[in-house]
Amino acid sequence: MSDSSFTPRVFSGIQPSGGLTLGNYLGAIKRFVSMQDEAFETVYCMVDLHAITAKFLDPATLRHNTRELAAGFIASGISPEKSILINQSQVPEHAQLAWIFNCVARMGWMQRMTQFKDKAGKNAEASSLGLFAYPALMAADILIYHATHVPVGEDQKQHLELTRDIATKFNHDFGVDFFPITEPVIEGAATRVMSLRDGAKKMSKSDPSDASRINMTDDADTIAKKIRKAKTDPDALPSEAKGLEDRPEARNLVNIYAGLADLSVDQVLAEHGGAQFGAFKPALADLAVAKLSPISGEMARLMDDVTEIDKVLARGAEQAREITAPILKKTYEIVGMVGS
Ligand code: AQP
Repeated sequence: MSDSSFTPRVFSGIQPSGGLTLGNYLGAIKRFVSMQDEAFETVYCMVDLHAITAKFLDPATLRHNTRELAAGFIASGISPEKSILINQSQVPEHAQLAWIFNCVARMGWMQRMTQFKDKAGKNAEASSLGLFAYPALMAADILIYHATHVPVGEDQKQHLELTRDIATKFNHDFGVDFFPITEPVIEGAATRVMSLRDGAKKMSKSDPSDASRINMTDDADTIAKKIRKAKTDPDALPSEAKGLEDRPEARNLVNIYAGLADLSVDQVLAEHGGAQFGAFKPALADLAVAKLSPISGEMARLMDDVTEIDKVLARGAEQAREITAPILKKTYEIVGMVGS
């Protein structure tokens, strides 16, 4: 935290650009849940405005994904009584602050963002302006709450650094100490879960290959089958983490096991070192099914009647705006907008 005058507050979000993956769960949601019980106010968001930056989804699909993501949050243990749960577009101050931040961020900063380069690929010219500006909207998502801490997976580290740069520049240019310098919280054995088909690629909800990921809605058979077919090498597991260094696929499966079991990699290897994948994969599949089935069951129950989810999000938006409206008003005042 940059200043003790800021309320310890956590903000984080996930895009409803597809179904939730095990990567989202281990890299982000598990930490969202535990932070609710620490000394923080917590705000968790379905970032639907971000989900249209790569491409517009079919409107019914976007609505479904957004509600299913909210169901995933709740089923994983995020309590609407302890946390504010919102859908980004229902809290307009996110997009309003993003415009100010578009005018703070420099083109050179944005051009260095590796996620844009990865997502735009060779076709940067045809990408949307929204995809390029994505990190400035993300900075606004965080700073419109004066959030002090952001739990994220490893892949978001650079965007968090940009958020800090935007806050620093705004504070400096206007001679204020208005925005906190937010701390990323990147913790756990599985902060970067890799594709089951390619140990060099992040597990991603928009990967064209469904076999590359475990979806939080996959049933037990599908989970077991995907793990059985996961790419590995022919060697047995080592007995120490060092032995995984040049074995990305093996390391990924061990990290997933550690993340699901709340163990360190060394603890997993103390138990499974020397095992062949023929034995380790079924143990991992059993663990994954035991941990994920109750969540997918509860998600299905919540999705049966979405009125409850919609109520949670409407209430969350009201609670959120009590925080965001005064912060936007003050920002406009600092910048010099008449009427604020
Ligand atoms: N593979 C991963 N390992 C660890 N953490 C991950 N996260 C995502 N994938 C992994 C974390 O989940 C949070 C939400 O991410 P997001 O959905 O907003 O965006 P993303 O990182 O771009 O996730 P995807 O699944 O790859 O989405 P698409 O395919 O739409 O781009 C973040 O905290 C992220 O670190």
